[in-house]
Amino acid sequence: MIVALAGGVGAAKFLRGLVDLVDPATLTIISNTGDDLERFSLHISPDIDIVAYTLAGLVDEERGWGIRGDTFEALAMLKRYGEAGWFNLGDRDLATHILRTERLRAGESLTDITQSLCQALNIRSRILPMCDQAVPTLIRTPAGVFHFQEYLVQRGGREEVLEVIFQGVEQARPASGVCAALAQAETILICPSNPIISIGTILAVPGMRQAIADSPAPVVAVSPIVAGKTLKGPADLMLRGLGLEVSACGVAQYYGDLLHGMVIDTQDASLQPRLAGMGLRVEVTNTVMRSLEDKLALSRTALTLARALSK
Ligand code: FO1
Repeated sequence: MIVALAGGVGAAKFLRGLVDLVDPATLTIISNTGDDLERFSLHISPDIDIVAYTLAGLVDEERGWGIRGDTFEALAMLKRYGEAGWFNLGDRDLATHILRTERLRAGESLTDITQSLCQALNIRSRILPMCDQAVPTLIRTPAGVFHFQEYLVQRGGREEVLEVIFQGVEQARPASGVCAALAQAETILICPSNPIISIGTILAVPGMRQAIADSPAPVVAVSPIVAGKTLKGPADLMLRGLGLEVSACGVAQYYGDLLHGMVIDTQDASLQPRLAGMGLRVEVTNTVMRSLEDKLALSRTALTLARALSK
C-alpha cells in the first residue's frame, strides 16, 4: 500500500503519473482540506476536487483545477446580481459542491462523501480528507488576515506572508482510515505541493506526525521548489516569510526528521551534499511535469527511491 500526502495541482500531476505505475487500488491519498472554503453557502474542497477530477480524467489540464470544457453561466448570472465572482466555479463543478454541501448538512462526514463521489467518478484510489473538522488556513499579511483562497485568488497571492494560521487545528484529528493507512503503508510519498499550506496543514493535524513517524514505511518527498522558486503558487513567499530557506533544503528542514529521502530537480543538483548531510537519500531528476512522460518519470523516481530505502 502506498500513501501519498497531497495538495492540489502539483500533487495531482504527480499522482496522475503514479496511478499508471502501480495498481491504483493500492494507493491512498491524504488530501489537504485547509484550502476548503464556503462560497454562496456551498462547501468547496479544492484540493480533493483537483485530485479527484485529475484521476477521473476530467480536469482542465491547462488551469490545473476545475473541469475541462466547463462553462461559467451560473457564475455570470451571480455577477449580474452584483455578487463577487472572484472564485471561479464552473457549472459542472457546482454539481460537486451542491451535492457535497447537501450531504454535509444531512450529517454525513466529508470522508464518506468523498468516498462516494470518487466511486461515482470511477476513481480506484482512495482519497481521504486529512480530517473531518474544518481547519481553514488563514494568512496574515501586512494588510490583514485573509482566508488562503482570498489571499491567493482574490488578492493575487503576492503579499508578504507574516504568519500562517491553521485555525482550529487543535480540535482536529486524522480522518477515519488515515492512521490505519499510514500504519499499513509500505511507502509514504509527499507530493510536490506547497510544504506549508498543503503538506504543513496535514502534518499539523494532532496525531498525524506521530502516525507517520510510527509507520514502518520510508517517507520520500518531492521538492516543489526548483532553483529557488515555486512553479505554481506562493510557497516561496511562505517559506521566506517563515524564515526558511527557499530551496529543497528549506523544505527538508520544515518536514524535519519525518523524511528519509528526497527527489530534487537537476537545477538543484548542488544541494545534494547538504541534503545528504541532513541524513537524506537524494535522487536528482527533472521535476517539472509538462507531459505525461514527465509525470510518469518523476513518480517512478520517487517510488524507486522509496523502495530502495525500505530494503
Ligand atoms: N484557482 C484560481 O487561481 N482561481 C480560481 O478562480 C479558482 C477556482 C477554483 C474552483 C474550484 C476548485 O476546486 C479550485 C479552484 N481554484 C482556483 C484552485 C484553488 O484555488 C487552488 O489552486 C488550490 O486550492 C491550491 O491547492
